[in-house]
Amino acid sequence: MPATSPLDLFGIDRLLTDEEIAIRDTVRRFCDDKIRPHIADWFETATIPARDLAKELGAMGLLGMHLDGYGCAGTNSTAYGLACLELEAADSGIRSLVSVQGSLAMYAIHRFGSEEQKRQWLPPMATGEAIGCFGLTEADFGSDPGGMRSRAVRDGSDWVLDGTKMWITNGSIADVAIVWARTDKGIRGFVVPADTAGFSAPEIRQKMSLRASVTSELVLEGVRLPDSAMLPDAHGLGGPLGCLSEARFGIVFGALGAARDCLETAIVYAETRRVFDKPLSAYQLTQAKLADMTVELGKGMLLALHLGRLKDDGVIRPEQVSVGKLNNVREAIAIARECRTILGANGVTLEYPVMRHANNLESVLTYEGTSEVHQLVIGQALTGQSAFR
Ligand code: TGC
Ligand code: FAD
Repeated sequence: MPATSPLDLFGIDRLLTDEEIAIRDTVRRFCDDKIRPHIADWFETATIPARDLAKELGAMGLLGMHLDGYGCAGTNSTAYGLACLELEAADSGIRSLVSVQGSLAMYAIHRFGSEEQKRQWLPPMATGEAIGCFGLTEADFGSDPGGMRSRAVRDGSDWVLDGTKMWITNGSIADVAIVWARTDKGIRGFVVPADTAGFSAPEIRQKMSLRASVTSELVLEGVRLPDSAMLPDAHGLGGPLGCLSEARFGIVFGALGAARDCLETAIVYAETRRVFDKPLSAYQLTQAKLADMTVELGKGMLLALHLGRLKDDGVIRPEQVSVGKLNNVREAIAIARECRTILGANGVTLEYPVMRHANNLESVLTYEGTSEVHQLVIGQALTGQSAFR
């Protein structure tokens, strides 16, 4: 840690409650103890003890932490965002595990599910005994999920699902998948236990990003489900898109964690690295880089906190989440790349976290709506014209 952490300059703690600070600091300590010592190995070998980690994260109350009841912690959204920031300061893959579990799979059941679905799935998901995934994207329909080909067809009182989902976080380790499929009455969501006949989830290998995270295909071949498997209160694309707003909110904070970790690493490195007979940190060019990155990090943090307060007051709009996701992920990846220049050749190794974060942020830039999608959401809000098609 540098003597002055970049965010100290902004007096951020004055904007937080004691409870929010306590949650943030607890998650930071957990990451220091349980994640940081292992993360480079997990990233290099593309293995992660996700089941054990899920139980530890569940024991800390971090899974579905901003949801009420059913064993969930019921914190405010700002505290959830701060937890995402600390988790992603360790690795985006760990934050993804928590985002997908809490903001996508659990949120979908909590917001749109029947009482029976909530009672069956939310308590074990909150403890990490059960892992969930969220299947929206298909190989040919990522930014445009409304074009999906997966289908659910009525057969007597059952539903039969066929289709393939792609790039699904936690897919191969999931006990339950929330699968979105086209029906004769529009897009609907289904709660699919992973042991249902016809369901499989082969893992996608050879990723250069999010290597400490499981990413999978979901294959549904004649998956037969009772009527009670359908999420009763999600009608149309607004259902899954509502879940995305939740997860995007966590990323607004999370991406800043990756950026902060890069910046703190670069500051310490620059203080100890001597070039041309002086510490690298003593050169104006280095200080200009560090100052500019700190300003962007702090601006992003103030934006995230403002959005957190809007969300906690129940007035946040999807396009405001897009502003946060677009800015904070774009700035985070720029900071990661700039920090990498400060570390020189050392920056390309896993001995330092910087290139790992930079590579992870390539996925973060793409998932949960690409930068271009969020520019178009904001453009539509400004002009009233949709330029997606
Ligand atoms: P469009 O006609 O605009 O909207 C359809 C209906 O949805 C409503 N809506 C939203 N509701 C809640 N939250 C939002 N963010 C919403 N955006 C739209 C809208 O009001 C409408 O409702 P209604 O009642 O009128 O039917 O839909 P479109 O087909 O034109 O698409 C719009 C677009 C392009 C913005 C959308 O499809 C989109 O967001 N595309 C990006 C897809 C995406 O982000 N996928 C992410 C998959 S999950 C993931 O990546 C997990 S990564 C792992 C991790 O999180 O860590
Ligand atoms: P495309 O939609 O093909 O986009 C390609 C390029 O075209 C992008 O630059 C895009 O911005 C641009 N583009 C698209 N439309 C327009 C337009 N109208 N105008 C201009 N430019 C445009 N999905 C899930 O459902 N669940 C998950 O758990 C999940 N986890 C993921 C984990 C990882 C590691 C990754 C990488 C992805 C994950 N995804 C998940 C999928 C992710 O949401 C999609 O990759 C993302 O929505 C983009 O879709 P695409 O990859 O098909 O890109």
